[in-house]
Amino acid sequence: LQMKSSIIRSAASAVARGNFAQISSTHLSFFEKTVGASYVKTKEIDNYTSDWTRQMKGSSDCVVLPSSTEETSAILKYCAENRIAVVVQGGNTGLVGGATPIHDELILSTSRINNHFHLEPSSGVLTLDAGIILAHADNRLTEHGFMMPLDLGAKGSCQIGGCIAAGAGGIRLLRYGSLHSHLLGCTMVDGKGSILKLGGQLRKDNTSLHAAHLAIGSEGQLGVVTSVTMGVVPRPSSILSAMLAVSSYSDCIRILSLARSKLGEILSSFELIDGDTMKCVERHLPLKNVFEGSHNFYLLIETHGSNGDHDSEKLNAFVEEALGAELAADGVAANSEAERTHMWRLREESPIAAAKDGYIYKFDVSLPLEHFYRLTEETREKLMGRARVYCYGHLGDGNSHLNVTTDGEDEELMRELSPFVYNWVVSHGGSISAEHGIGQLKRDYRSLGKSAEESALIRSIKRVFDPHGILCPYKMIPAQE
Ligand code: 2HG
Ligand code: ZN
Repeated sequence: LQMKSSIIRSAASAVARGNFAQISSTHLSFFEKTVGASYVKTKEIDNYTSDWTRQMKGSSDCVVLPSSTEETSAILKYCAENRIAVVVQGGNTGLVGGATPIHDELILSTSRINNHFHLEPSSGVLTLDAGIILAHADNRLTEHGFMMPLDLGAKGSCQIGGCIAAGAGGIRLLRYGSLHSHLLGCTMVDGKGSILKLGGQLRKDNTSLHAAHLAIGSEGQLGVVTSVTMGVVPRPSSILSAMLAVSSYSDCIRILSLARSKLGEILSSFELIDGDTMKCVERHLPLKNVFEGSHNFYLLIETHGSNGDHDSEKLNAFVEEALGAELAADGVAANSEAERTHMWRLREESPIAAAKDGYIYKFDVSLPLEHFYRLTEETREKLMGRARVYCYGHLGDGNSHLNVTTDGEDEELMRELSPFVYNWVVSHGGSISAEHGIGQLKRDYRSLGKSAEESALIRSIKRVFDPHGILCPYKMIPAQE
């Protein structure tokens, strides 16, 4: 997928290059000696210098692929001594350019750190190398009756280390909680090359600060996560999905309350697709809405449980009540795995449909539920006739993916839109990044809604982990301010 985007750009002009060394042949020889010549790439590295959407384009002279914590440590120690800036990259599926270099940073890819995988079946504690792909880890857990607690559209490519560094959310967070609920420990190589073993393997350990949790959402700016220890969850034997068509946003919220009370412990996902997004999906993808006619909102609800009869009884009763109380205009439960997959494709491919719709301006915001959809409506009012506005997302988590598209590049709209959306979000008690992070896309807005004290504390933490500021410069945590 390639996005036609007005934000296709090198950010190099927006931020000055730091005082870092340029990669020389001496440096390359050291990297080759450390990881092996075939794992130091200097040519045909476009897949590393751009993000997967080709929305972000940076440059770099070299990609290094260490295969272990020790090799990573040797590389980072050398980079610290020689003041070489580094950008850390996992599966390269991020949406804010956090893993894309800007000037000429060395790209350190964790893809080869993918050997170790150990599950302790009695406790459900999994230790795995950071480069293991999320879907692969999930598949390997199946035979033991476990499941990864997080699931996201990028599961086939994203790596677990990258998920931690990005603070990934996804479609099951409503049920299983964020990565903070699961991460028990990690190995991280800091910006001096020191190997830090943080946390441990215990589900409960209140003996110190929970230092491993600093890795969550750190976007590679504190260190390179090379190994992760986390709790995994029992794989549900019954997974059911249903969709509801709804006329008003206030009814969507009432249905969320109903789902919480009627489905209780089995409610696992509560996703929203607005009417314009559904039309966009049908326009650009070979997918058909599950409902006849068009509606203003669609909700996709999933349950995870251990007793199919019990779960479907609950789900049917919930759908009937939503229809009976006229909260929903129509409702359908998936009767087969194919129908369930179809429902999820409508939601998970919404970003792809939006990307095909034109030049795209993407947002990922958290809002209190009473303001969640008002942002979409006000953005639509503001841009009337100038752009198309789509909203889909994780309604159960208050996470809206607002996407705006235009036919042609519109510099003026771009200048107006981000400040409008971000100021609106912050003034309504929201966050400018719910689950995608700051990276380079939102760096100019990174201090919005943050107190000066918190920003200063974060900068001092950064200096402890990375005193020379070599790790992912020009991104979320500024070097100096
Ligand atoms: C999703 O929930 C992802 O589908 C991507 O977080 C959202 O690209 C997007 O707008
Ligand atoms: Zn999302």
